[in-house]
Amino acid sequence: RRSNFHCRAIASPPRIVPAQTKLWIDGNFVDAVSGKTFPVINPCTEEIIANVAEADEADVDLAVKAARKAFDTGAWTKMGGRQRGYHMNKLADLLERDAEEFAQLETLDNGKPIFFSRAADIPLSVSHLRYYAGWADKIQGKTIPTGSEHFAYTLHEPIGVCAQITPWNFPLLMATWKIAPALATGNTIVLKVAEQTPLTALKLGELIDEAGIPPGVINILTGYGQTAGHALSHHMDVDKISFTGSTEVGRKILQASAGTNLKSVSLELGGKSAVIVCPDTDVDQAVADTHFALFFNMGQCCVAGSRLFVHEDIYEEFVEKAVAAAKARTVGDPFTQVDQGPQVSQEQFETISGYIQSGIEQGATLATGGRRIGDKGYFIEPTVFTDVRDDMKIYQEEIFGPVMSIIKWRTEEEVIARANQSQYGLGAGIWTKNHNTANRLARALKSGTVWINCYNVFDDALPFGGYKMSGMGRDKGEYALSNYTETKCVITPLENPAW
Ligand code: TXE
Repeated sequence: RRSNFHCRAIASPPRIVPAQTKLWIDGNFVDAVSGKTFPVINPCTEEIIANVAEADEADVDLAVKAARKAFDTGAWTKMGGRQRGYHMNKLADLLERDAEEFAQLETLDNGKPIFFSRAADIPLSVSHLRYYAGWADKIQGKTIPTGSEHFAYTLHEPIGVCAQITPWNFPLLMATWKIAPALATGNTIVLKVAEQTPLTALKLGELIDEAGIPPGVINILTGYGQTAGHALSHHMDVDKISFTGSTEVGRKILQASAGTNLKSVSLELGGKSAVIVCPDTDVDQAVADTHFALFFNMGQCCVAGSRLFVHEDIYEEFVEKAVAAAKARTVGDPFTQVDQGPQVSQEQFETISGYIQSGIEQGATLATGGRRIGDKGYFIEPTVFTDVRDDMKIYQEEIFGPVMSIIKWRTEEEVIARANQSQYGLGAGIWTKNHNTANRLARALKSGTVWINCYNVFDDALPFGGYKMSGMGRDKGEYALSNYTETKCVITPLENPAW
């Protein structure tokens, strides 16, 4: 069947050619030890953009050694927080200087509309580096009164070599969410980026030297999860691992830590965020906001508002307007002015298509969309299911695509119970004009973030992470600093008679 959605000018020539395809280890761009490379695919055309060095165990080991050396010599740690902050700000300035190139590379690699790369991914990465540059000279412990004649204080020290594994939905932004707090606190880093979208991280490697960050402080690897990621998570000389990705792999990271050196672990995993629209809300506003909550970034957000609970009193009106909003989305070449580009990869495209099929088979009403657009590129029609029930796969599992599921609710007690009946607890949204309702729901929802009458508001200073199987630890804000520091307690007598 042909799609009714208009797909604009696919296969426009890429505007930018990636300059960097090698691994960044110890201050140099190098080939993989094995000499192997892997292809990076343009999700819009399905053509190869570049062949990129494929790191495996040997490269991981070199990168960890470089990070260990940089940590042990104190090249970064002993530089002092103010100086570290200076170099981080410099890195942010350079990223800002090259922002347009980074934005084009991100869109080419990931398929997100260029508007979002320019307005969100790149400037938010710049701002994140600056935010943590500000923290670098403010990492301080406490003096703690004791019950005896002792003086005691704490030091917040860097953990050491930090492994960081990132996903493909916001490639550069997720990398900076990891790098920035680790740098501010004086750690050294081995970053393994997602194999689907390695290009902007490699380009960041070009700026590290220019920013005056010493060799070995940041090492950047491209390669597959089962090889490079596996080696990194099992490495005995990695002190800490931070991961953003699927819950399935998050579990493997935790097991790897448990089976090796008990490296400290922080995880930001999947979600199935409940958004609750109350009957007293402004329906037009709620339709617009919940549309953004689900369809932003082609639905490839861990907080995508993928369980949309709408009160029965406004259900019919809401559904009609939500379907119209989905139908009005423009889909096509992300270098043109569209709302939606392709999904990131063939694999994701197939997974999402499978979920759409299961929704149909399990009896949800397909109100719009559901099909592929065109025959080149991983384009999926903006899709809305209504009459979704709690026992359906599309209700329970993370789809990570442009598929909205609308569910009817009646009483507050019931919707709270249903919203919390999930293995996940990452994001949640509430739309109501009533303060009391908003406050009651916000406290009742088991979720790391609750947005009230807004969604996808991310600020560098605000903590982000999940309850339950959505993860452990928090990215962003002051909270993330504790992921990257050890607390040392120092105790000494106030008066020592021997002296
Ligand atoms: O994720 P993976 P995938 C969810 C989303 C999506 C699903 C699968 O539901 O449909 O995960 O996506 C590395 N040891 N999220 O397969 O595999 C991998 O190389 C160590 C939610 O792409 O978790 C990449 O760098 N590392 C999410 C990173 O893990 C391993 C964002 C993420 O890939 C590894 C992305 C291993 N054994 C997907 N296997 C979010 N929370 O935002 C893979 N990796």
